[in-house]
Amino acid sequence: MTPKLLNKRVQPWVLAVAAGLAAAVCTAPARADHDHAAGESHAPAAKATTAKAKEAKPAAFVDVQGAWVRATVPGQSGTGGFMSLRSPSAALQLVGFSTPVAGTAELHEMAMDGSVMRMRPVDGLHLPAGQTVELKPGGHHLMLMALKRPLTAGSSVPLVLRFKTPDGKLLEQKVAVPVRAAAPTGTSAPPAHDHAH
Ligand SMILES: [Cu+2]
Repeated sequence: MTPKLLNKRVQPWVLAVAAGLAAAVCTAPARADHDHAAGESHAPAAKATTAKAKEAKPAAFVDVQGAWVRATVPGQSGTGGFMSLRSPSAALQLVGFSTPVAGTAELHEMAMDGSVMRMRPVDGLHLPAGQTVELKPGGHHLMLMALKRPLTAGSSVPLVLRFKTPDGKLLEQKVAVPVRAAAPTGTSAPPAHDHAH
């Protein structure tokens, strides 16, 4: 896919997001509409609604898998967010994110500084086309700082991920990320020692 085609495809949505963003990030988590109780009487209607919603829903630029944000303990003002990202057909760069629950949101990496593991902000994270890039404890991660409320396991945090195309266009993608006390089972994450700011 050429950058030109990509621009043509995504631009209307990017504009729509820019216009709707301020309102969208202040509302309840996007998952709420999937929580309706199972009532078989309106099954056909639900099906139609789903089809319609699928049509209207903006395309996701990046596949997001296994996303989670680490729950906080009382007094904790910062925490990390983790996920696997895969841009199916175009090289993109993750350049930032925002969330209404944090006053400051940065991309971080962990690196050895002498014999001490430290984290530091990075400008971006490359997502080569078709490759899965992992944000995980001990590696790259989303850093949520100046938290405005405690993050309780079982709740959900709305995030807007920002990506940049090779020719500098900015794309935004919303994700509702579950809050967990620990990494989902099946991931090989080291224990949580990495977010003591
Ligand atoms: Cu960090």
